[in-house]
Amino acid sequence: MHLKDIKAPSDIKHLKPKELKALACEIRAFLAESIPKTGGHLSPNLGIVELTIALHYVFDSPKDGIIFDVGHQAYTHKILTGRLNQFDTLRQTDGLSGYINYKESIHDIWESGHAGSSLSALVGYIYAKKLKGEQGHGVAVIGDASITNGMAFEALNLLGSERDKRGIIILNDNKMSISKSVGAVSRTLARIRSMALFIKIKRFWEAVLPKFMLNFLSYIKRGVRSFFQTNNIFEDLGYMYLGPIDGHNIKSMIHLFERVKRLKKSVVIHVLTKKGMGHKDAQDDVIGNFHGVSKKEASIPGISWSLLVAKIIEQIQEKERTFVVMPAMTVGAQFIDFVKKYPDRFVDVGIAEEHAATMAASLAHQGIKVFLPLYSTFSQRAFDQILNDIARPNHHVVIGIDRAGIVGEDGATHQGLFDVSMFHLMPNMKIAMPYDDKDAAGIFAYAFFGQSNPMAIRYPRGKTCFDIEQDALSLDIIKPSWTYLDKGNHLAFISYGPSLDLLLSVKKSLNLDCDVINARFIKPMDLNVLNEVLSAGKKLFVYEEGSDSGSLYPQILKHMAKHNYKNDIRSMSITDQVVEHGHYEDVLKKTHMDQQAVINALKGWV
Ligand SMILES: Cc1ncc(C[n+]2csc(CCOP(=O)(O)OP(=O)(O)O)c2C)c(N)n1
Repeated sequence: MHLKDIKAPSDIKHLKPKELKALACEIRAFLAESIPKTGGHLSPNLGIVELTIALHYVFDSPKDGIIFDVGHQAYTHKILTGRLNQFDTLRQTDGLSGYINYKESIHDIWESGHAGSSLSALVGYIYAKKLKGEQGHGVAVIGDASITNGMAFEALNLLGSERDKRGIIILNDNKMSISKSVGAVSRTLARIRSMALFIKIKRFWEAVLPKFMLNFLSYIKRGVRSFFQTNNIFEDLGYMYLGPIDGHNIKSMIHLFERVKRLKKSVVIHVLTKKGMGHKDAQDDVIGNFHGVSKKEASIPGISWSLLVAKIIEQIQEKERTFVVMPAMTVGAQFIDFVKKYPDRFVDVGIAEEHAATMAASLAHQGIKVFLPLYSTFSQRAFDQILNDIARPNHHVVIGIDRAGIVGEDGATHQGLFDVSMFHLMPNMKIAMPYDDKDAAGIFAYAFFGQSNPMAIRYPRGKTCFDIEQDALSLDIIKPSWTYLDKGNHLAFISYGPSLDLLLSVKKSLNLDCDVINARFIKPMDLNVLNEVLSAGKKLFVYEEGSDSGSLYPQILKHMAKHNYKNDIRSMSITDQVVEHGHYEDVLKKTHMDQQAVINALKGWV
């Protein structure tokens, strides 16, 4: 059978074990060749090929629902559900999403992009099946790092106590998050994995004993098992625990899944896989460099904003000891060097943004200077903790908001469009976004040494023109102030971050007589500069790459209303819409935020 002939999971159901094995080889070779061309999640997908085949072989999707946690590892699922011929468009504008996507397939039954939600989705799914009186199994595939998430445990807590509902949880244990999995749950899984002898004995009995004996033994299994090993966390929570099982052996997975279909009790099947399987470099990668790979493009000079911020935090750390609380993004946030240099000044708390925020608040309450780096999209998880534990009591936590703005290829679940709205409503919270590296160093210096409020500093996904070999960073404090990048008479462009380059370019192309104002402090605003512009009677054009709820534009409007300024004002933002994946420039265009859209908006007005 050729890959291209697979239009639906039913197409693989007649295959023999040997053919399924060959299919896995073919899929793996295809993924290894295809993903580097488009960019995408390489290692997680190479690791889960056989597991996905076995699931689709045994379960009957979409009658049986297969839910993938995060959804970054679902490429084989996409292939088996007829999307192979779209892989050259993966993560490209209007192309295949890098995650599960409702619009793409009836087999995509849970969209997330954020880790830890699959088990709640599973519980909702099986409740709904029951309410609707529908037949079908519910299966959730969750990684060993994602299952440590608080949300996952909230769902485990409920499902484990449900006597009349049955969920099938596949724990895809590859010992890795993006880098190494961390924490006590991870250690527990390692201990379970190490019970190899017990598992071999168990497998032997499973192979030789008739079913009624196995059923009988399952009653006394707990006692038998405790003779061999200490408690199993899942069994203690009320689940039947099966495994660990080799996640690259399709035949034994099929055998086990078939049996699980007949069980009445919720079950956790512990499947051991190798992240990056079949790809030498990805397999040996313990850092996480192959978790996601970028497509090869002409190299843009400079360094990523994440690396710039990591370097600034290093310098801040050298000046005065700080502590970094990192929720699972050490690689993406470019903190590998920092950890090597200051291992006792850093903790990776795993995929646990809520915990990270409250822990940071508590550290700050004890007088420790804390840096809490969060991707904009994942900071949403910790809304309550940031509001109630950090902002309300006014704790001095500096929050780095990475990937702020349009993120491009990761798409709708990862856009950084809501953090300004979210932070703006929080009492005591300050918000800033640097235009360049000098702004960044000065604003961070202010956040750590020039004030003691909670402060969110945003920075985008792209690169900044900073030469890490040549340029030096100066920690001279920048107080909350705006600056003029360019001056004029009739109009003021106001924005923050790298969007200012777009406005500078519009000014140049239209030869406008206008100010370009770097509103690097979003909250509080620089009222000196704002009043200066307003009292000069200038028109104002506010451009924000994000939602305008509670952002700079409504703040300016409020200020104008309060002080009776009647200036003509317009704005552009990405408000009240879902922004899909695509190349950054294409997404700007689609959201009517590109240079041409600004020019059109100004026509007849200036
Ligand atoms: C709430 C949240 N925080 C962080 C991330 C970023 N992230 C994506 S995948 C991943 C690691 C997932 O590891 P695991 O669950 O073990 O699955 P694997 O990739 O190893 O298959 C992380 C941290 C995310 N998607 N959601």
